[in-house]
Amino acid sequence: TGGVGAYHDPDRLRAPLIRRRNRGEEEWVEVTWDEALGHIAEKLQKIKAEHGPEAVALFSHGIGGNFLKHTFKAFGTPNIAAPSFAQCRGPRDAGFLLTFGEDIGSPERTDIRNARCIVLIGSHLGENMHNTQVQEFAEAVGKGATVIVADPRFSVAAGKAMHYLPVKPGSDIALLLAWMNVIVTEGLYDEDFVAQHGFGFDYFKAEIATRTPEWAYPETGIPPEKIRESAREMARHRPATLIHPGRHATWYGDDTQRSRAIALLNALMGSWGRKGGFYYPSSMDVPGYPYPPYPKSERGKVDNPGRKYPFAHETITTGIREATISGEPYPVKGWFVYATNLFHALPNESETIRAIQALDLLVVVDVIPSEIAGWADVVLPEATYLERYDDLNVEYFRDPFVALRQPVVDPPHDQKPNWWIARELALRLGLGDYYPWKDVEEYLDHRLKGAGLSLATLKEKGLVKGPPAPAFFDEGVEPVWPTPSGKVEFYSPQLEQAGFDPVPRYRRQAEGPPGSFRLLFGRAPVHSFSRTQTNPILRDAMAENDLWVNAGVGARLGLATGDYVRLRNQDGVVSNRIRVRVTEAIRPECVYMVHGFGHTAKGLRSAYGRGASDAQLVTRYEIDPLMGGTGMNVNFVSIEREG
Ligand SMILES: Nc1nc2c(c(=O)[nH]1)N[C@H]1C(S)=C(S)[C@@H](COP(=O)(O)OP(=O)(O)OC[C@H]3O[C@@H](n4cnc5c(=O)[nH]c(N)nc54)[C@H](O)[C@@H]3O)O[C@H]1N2
Ligand SMILES: Nc1nc2c(c(=O)[nH]1)N[C@H]1C(S)=C(S)[C@@H](COP(=O)(O)OP(=O)(O)OC[C@H]3O[C@@H](n4cnc5c(=O)[nH]c(N)nc54)[C@H](O)[C@@H]3O)O[C@H]1N2
Ligand SMILES: [Mo]
Repeated sequence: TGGVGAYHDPDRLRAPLIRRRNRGEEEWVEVTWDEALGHIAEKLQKIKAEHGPEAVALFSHGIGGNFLKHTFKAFGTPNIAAPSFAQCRGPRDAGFLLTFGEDIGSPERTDIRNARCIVLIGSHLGENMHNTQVQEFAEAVGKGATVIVADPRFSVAAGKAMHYLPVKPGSDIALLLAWMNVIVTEGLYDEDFVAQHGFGFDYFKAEIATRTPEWAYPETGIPPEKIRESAREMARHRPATLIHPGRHATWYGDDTQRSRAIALLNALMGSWGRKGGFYYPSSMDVPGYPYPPYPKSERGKVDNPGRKYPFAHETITTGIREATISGEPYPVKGWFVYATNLFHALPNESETIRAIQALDLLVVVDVIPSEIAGWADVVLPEATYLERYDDLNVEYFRDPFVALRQPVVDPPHDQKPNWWIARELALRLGLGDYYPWKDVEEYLDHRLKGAGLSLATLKEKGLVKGPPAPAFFDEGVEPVWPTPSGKVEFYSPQLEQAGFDPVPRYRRQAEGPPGSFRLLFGRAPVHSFSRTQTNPILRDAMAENDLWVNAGVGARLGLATGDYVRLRNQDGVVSNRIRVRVTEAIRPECVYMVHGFGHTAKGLRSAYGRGASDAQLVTRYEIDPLMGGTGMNVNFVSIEREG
């Protein structure tokens, strides 16, 4: 439905644009593709000559960016980043890597459909519509799986739960430690798994000995009996107990440690490598296209100087932004932005603006005139996914597969697909050697032939599966733990050596100013981030977001459902107006809204000014010292009545 709406979206970008006056004023001249790409190539070469190729960064989200990544690697820059690391799943993957030596990956390796007990810590599946996960969640609930949900807000998933724990925001580590305390002291854990695979269990056990449910009660607001009952329920179903690792994990800046606590609770359940826990994914062997090697960068990446964040295993978007502002460790002068609206994705928009003002060139490839496009020097309109080929999808998943995305309609105006843009730009940069193929069909067919398939087959079938590979220990997967100790690290010498807690510890989150509420946010089923609010079909389903306000608070402030308010954050930023929803379904110290609304870009005519933007209110963020993720649930707002 969203795809059809995107095709018909009257607010779409139609032709390449070059900025006419000042950045951010959204005044454009329409140009030809040749003019736009010629202009970009000239500017990129100038930056390269003056500052080196590393002075250009590519921000790119999703598979559509593959060909542009290729072009920019050939250009010579290692500075390529997506918000899906430092603003999303980075801490989770770092926490699991530190514990099991393997990360969760995307798509997630969670065996939700076979789980007998599913524990969701803020993962609001059902509102978060990660497709396969939601389908599997429904299947598991249908088969009678127990659901346990910890969330300050009564989410859709909470409505399916046996135990709903309305945890105080930011106290999850306390809850996790208390759960583990119960499971260890009552001897409910998988002793064989721990004995065979665990490292440092005694140290861990001693660390959590005082973390009783009674200790956790004042921190979390969850009564000790409730913590005990839910812990015992988890243990009853092990190893088919999945404590879901979450995805958007950048909450409070202690997120890698929270994720490590989640990993350790799973280890106690013995759910790793077991049905109903975490499977071992596999992928189809589809060789890449044989390109010449990329030039090596002498200076290395700019985002994490001196490995300040020792456990960052991907590039940090906000690290590139910081380097762009400071010029350290070296200057960044060009940003090429593909399919990511950095104004809604990165915290603190004034820093994004400062970085942009330090650039010699900002290019944005988008399908609609988003906020980031509004600040660009050159805007390139892309064909939507129904109008183009993308690179082959050969992600690691349950069964190995290769999937093709192919055009079903032509672009309605002068929009072009990413592969064409990436190739044409490369040719103008003198990088023709990196594009030996003439068009994407030739590229796709060549790669598929390498796997004994062909483009013709994929065009017909869409997706081809390989033979299933063993996915669990009892199917023959060897338990190998690529951690330094070669074991599952209950105690982490790596963390200790780097000056961090070797076993997760709880620290209380700072409270907001009196009379303020912690700002929380999440997903709505029909919308994706900040990208679908102009989509005519999806807008019909949900045109603006609501502010969830606790019923007692509503009564105290004299607020009723349907009233409009504005939010003022701790730094004086005032939101657009937002409609109140007074409800029992949220704790009193926080308010909640769906992310992605409150657009300020003039070209987004049908979404402009509708609802409020959480991103605008996220002026503060708490950096995770382990991996550089930006915890964003650390902002507080007061509620001001309209009029
Ligand atoms: N429809 C739709 N689905 C999507 C997306 C989309 O844009 N649209 N985006 C996808 C992407 S990339 C991601 S990463 C996921 C994100 O989705 P998830 O990873 O599931 O969740 P979050 O956005 O982190 O968290 C939102 C939930 O956490 C709760 N929460 C807030 N603070 C706390 C706290 O301190 N403790 C606990 N226990 N809970 C808390 C909120 O009340 C809310 O229910 O969604 C994916 N699915
Ligand atoms: N405040 C706050 N910040 C967040 C989050 C939050 O909940 N609150 N969530 C975080 C998470 S989990 C993530 S994963 C990130 C997501 O961050 P982003 O991926 O940046 O998400 P969007 O804001 O939707 O920006 C995507 C942009 O790509 C454009 N686009 C859509 N389709 C196409 C296409 O086919 N081609 C091209 N070229 N462009 C296209 C859209 O119009 C939009 O401008 O944000 C993170 N930041
Ligand atoms: Mo995400």
